[in-house]
Amino acid sequence: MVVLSQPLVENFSHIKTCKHNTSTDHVYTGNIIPVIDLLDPEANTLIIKACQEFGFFKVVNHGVPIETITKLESETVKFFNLSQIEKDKAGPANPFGYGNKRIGSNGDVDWVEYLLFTTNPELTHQKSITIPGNALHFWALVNEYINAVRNMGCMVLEKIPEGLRIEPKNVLSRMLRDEKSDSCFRLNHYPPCPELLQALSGRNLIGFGEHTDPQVISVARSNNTSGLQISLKDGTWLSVPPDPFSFFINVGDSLQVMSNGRFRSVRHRVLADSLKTRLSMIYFGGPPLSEKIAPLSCLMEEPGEELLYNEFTWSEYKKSAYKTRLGDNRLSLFEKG
Ligand code: GA4
Repeated sequence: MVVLSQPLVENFSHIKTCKHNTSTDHVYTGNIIPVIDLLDPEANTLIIKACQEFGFFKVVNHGVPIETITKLESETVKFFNLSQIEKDKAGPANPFGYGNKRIGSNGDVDWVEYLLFTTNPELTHQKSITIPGNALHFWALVNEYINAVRNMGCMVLEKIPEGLRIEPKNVLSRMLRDEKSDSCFRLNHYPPCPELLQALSGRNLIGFGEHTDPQVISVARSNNTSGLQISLKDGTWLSVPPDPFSFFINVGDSLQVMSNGRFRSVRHRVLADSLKTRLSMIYFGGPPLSEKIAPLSCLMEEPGEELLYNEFTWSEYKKSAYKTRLGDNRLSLFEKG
């Protein structure tokens, strides 16, 4: 007989949980999530449709070399397999560096450990992140990966004006390509969560709590472990089947504002798996700090439509975002009254 000690349960009491799938949640059964083949001549209109319907889609034939992905993945696995003492040398995440369970600084605690980096050359904190082992090799692989994924993300963003037949083609991608682009990169490691604990609470442990991403787009890749869920327009959760050979794109808050709400910044979350480790790598493509974020008439459904948001700079948005909890609606502050 297994005797459960009270402290075991208490140790996890601060981690969020959610109900097991209910009849109102969609368990993936078919081709619900749009799959965009970047070599398809129709990709531009399909991307626009996916940004409107889901704010989320999968990209195949993306051109990112598999070696670029697997090399970084194996270095990342090595890092997360280090002892806690070694990993802590790269932390705490403030906001960049190694973080364990705490996300942001306002009380969010989930079943994840991570490395978070900025790609913004103006922020120097990162130089102080100590990666144990061959740090130069690690940074080289991170840079190679970010460059490849940023290029692919820009190709995706350039298909939007192409499909809308507007100029310039780089109206969105220029923000990510800008040398001052305030983008970031996250490596998430979700250890298997004790089956016992799930059984005890009868609920799923949350790996990464529900939220929307602040930036323009996010480009995510994960290993073959499930867990990612997106929220549909009706509020139900849809489980996304993993695909380690493809990328998943999220529309972020900034693109929702620039399209005056036409494109959806998708709410998403990750559930912990009781048996398998999940590893994900996410590039968050953001604007330069001084960039003005406002609805652009060329991206709206109806050119003269009522503006839903006041103009703000990316720096203003970030300042307020860091005061919020993960699940908060960060755009409500900028909505027109
Ligand atoms: C959510 C998306 C990205 O992971 C992130 C997160 C950031 C962090 O982990 O430092 C934030 C979160 C994210 C939004 C609100 C604030 C900031 C944690 C948090 C509670 C890197 C980002 O850009 O915004």
